[in-house]
Parts: sequence; structure tokens; C-alpha cells
Amino acid sequence: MPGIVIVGAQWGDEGKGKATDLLGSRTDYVVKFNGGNNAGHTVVVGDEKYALHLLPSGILTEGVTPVIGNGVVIDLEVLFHELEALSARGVDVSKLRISANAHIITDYHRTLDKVTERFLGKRSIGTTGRGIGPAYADKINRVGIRVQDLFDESILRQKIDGALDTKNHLLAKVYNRRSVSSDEIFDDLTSYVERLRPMVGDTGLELAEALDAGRTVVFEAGQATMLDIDHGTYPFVTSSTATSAGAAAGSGVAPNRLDRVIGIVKAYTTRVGAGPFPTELFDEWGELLRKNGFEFGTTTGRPRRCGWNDTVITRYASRINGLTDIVLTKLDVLTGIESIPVCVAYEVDGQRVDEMPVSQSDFHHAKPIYESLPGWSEDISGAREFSELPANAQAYVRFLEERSGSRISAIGVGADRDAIIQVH
Ligand code: 2SA
Ligand code: GDP
Ligand code: MG
Repeated sequence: MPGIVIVGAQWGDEGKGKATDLLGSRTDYVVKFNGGNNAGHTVVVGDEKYALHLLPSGILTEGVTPVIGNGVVIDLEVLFHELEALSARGVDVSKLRISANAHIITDYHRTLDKVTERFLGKRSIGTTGRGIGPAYADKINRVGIRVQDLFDESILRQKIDGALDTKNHLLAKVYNRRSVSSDEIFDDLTSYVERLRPMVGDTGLELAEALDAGRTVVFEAGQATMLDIDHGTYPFVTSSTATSAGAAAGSGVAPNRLDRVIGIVKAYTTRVGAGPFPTELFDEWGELLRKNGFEFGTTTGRPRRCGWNDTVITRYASRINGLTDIVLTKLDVLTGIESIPVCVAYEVDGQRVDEMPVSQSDFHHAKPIYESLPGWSEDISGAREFSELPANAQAYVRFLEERSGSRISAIGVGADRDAIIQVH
């Protein structure tokens, strides 16, 4: 199984980092193919806790080659800060490869992200403020700066000037902000060039050769299905393809080389930022999930919105991503809840709806239809076999499996690296 994609099946923070890390010992390459330092993956190794934003989680496993693919947007300051911080903790970061076609996040992207959000007021998206949307907008508008542009000073000058033409007009006339100097951006970007140079190459070719040689390549998505620019709850989404299709486009590896797609599903649901969320809880149950699951943003520290598991969404994610299997995480967080509601369908304008509504307005006022399952009170964090789980926990897992339409191949029962049950 050489090409494996890992995607979030809900609104992110399902535990993708831990799932990638879990595959670590059998992996040769881990590729980040979308997003940038808006991602936040927490991996706990013994007493050490690592929070990764721009770098793929595979960097923590010895021997793995981490790759930042062409579909990623890179903030160079963050890149070197993360590399230095990991290095100082003894992690070998020397193998990192970066696509020459990845795009760069500059200071004006960060500024535009923040001022646009402020400008939108009540309609704001709740972005991470890292400049992700504006950097992707420039890519699509064909005024973006790519990693390879940094190695040719005259091209870089032209590209910065081209990008600033409209930006400075927008900043000054619409947002009442000071304009950005081309020299400032040029000096900032070129200050990284020599350190960057040895890491940059044709990563699509390198990955194709690795697959040809029978190596295992894991493609790790940032964010999640419901935050995907096309298939998520637009406009309350991130600006990249966070579904499995993005693994091919964002890495330069052909789609027919992807053999397995693992969807990460949290035992309940969370969301950060604005947008519809049918099973969201505004009462003490939501508080309990947030507290027991420690649901706070890894990048921004924002409290995550919490709700019950929604199988309409995971069924949708199974279809859109072509999930071959699911890793269910954080089952331990539900321990002690007497009766656990699971959303199985919605009610929209008095009608039962079993699939994701086509219209976003319908999804906004969809009411969850719940089935409640009996809970368990035993501590499950030490379980390593499915049979060691209490009968009600087993039944809960089987129920989610049936409703989501994909096999559950592993179950997370704690934050630790080894707190996982492999289901055979
Ligand atoms: P952006 O910054 O343009 O990508 O924001 C657009 C929407 O995408 C959501 N988004 C995320 N949702 C969950 N987790 C993310 N990563 C961090 C984490 C988030 C954090 O792992 O905790 O620390 O706050 C992530 N990144 C983007 C975002 O909330 C917007 O709704
Ligand atoms: P990602 O963005 O999908 O990689 O997920 P995050 O790292 O943002 O959030 C997942 C959080 O859940 C992290 O703090 C993990 O350490 C933690 N975690 C992952 N799996 C489990 C699990 O099975 N049980 C518990 N209690 N925590 C887990
Ligand atoms: Mg996260």
C-alpha cells in the first residue's frame, strides 16, 4: 500500500497528526499538500508534546522524509522558526524537501487576512489570521510568488511589484492602511534564500520515483472535508482542497497512485471559526466535551465549538474522499456520559433529510435527528484490543461504522502515541 492519504472527515482537529505519526514506522515520506501554518497538529510522544503548524507531522519519526508539496502556502519566518524549535529538541529536520512550485505567504497577505476579517464584521469567517486566503487568492489571480521565484532576483522584483500594484491601492483606499514597500518585502524574502536553497526541488518527481521504488508515501491533509473550498460549508471554509483529491493536485503525484484514503473522525464533533454546525451544543454538554477533550485551537488557542457526532457528515466525507477506512479518535472523551446522542439525519422545513442538503441555507437551519446510545463509565484509556472495550463502547463504534459507511480500522483512546486500538 504505497500511497496513503489521511484526511479530516469533519471540521478539523480530529487527530490527523496522531494518525500520521501512528503510521510513522512504516512510512518513508510524509507530504503536506494543502494549507499552511493555519494547521495545528498536536502529537504527544511520552512526556513530550509537539505542536506542528507548517511542517508535516511525519517529521517527528526518524527516517521519514517530510515534504512540503506545491499545494502548500509557506510563511518562511514560520518555516525556519519551526525547524529551529524542533532541532533544538533533538528532532532531525535535515531531510525536509520543499516544492519549487509552492507559494509564499508574505507580510501583506497576513495584513490583508486580518483587515478583511475586521472589515467583514459580523460576516467574518473566523480565519486563523495567518494570510492563507489572500495567498491562495494571489495564486489563483496569477500574481503569487513561488518558492522558485526567490532564486532569481529580477523575477522576484517584478513579481513583488506586480502583486503590490493592486494591494497598495486596496490597503490605502479601502482599508485605510499604510502602503507596503517593495524593498521591505524583497529584503525580507531574500534573507531566507541561502538556507532554503538546498531543500528545494521537483518534489513531484522525487515522490513518483519513491513510489516506483515501492516506498510508502503518506499524504497528510490540513483542515478537513467540511472546510474544503469546494465541498465544505462555503464561504466558511479554508482556501484550499482539504479532501483527498487535493493530495494529487497539491503534490504532483497522479491520482491513480493513491491506494488508501484514511478518514479521521472524532467520536464527537468540533469546529473552530464561524459557519453552520447542526449538532453544536450550547449547554453544559458542550462545555463538558470542550473540557474533557481539551478542545482549544492548536494554532490560535481559540475554544472550539463542540457537538455530538454527526453521521450525515461522516457519510458525506466517506463519499467525497473515497474513504477506505476510518480512524475514530477521542472515544475516551465520551466516557462517563450516560446516554450519547448521535445525529443520523436532519429535519429541514419539516422534512427528513438523510444526505447533506444541497442548499447551504437548508444546512444552516437543519435540525439534527438523534438516536441515543447507552454510554459506559469504565476507563478505556488502557484498552489495546477491541474486545477490551465495554460492550456499550463497542456498540457505539459499530453504530458509527454502519452509519458512516466505512470500516473503522483503529480507535484512539487517549492522547499518547500508543493509546490506540487497531481493529482487525
Ligand atoms: P483560514 O485561516 O483561512 O484557513 O481559516 C478559514 C477557516 O478554516 C478554519 N481552520 C481550521 N479549523 C480547525 N483547525 C485548524 N487548525 C488549528 C488547530 C486552528 C486554531 O489545529 O486548532 O488553532 O485555531 C484550522 N485552520 C483553519 C478556520 O477556523 C476558519 O473557519
Ligand atoms: P489535527 O489538526 O487533526 O492533527 O488535530 P489536533 O492536533 O489539532 O487536535 C487533536 C487533539 O486530540 C490533540 O491534542 C491530540 O493530542 C488529541 N488526541 C488525538 N487522539 C486522541 C485520543 O484518541 N484521545 C484523546 N483524549 N486525545 C487525542
Ligand atoms: Mg488541528
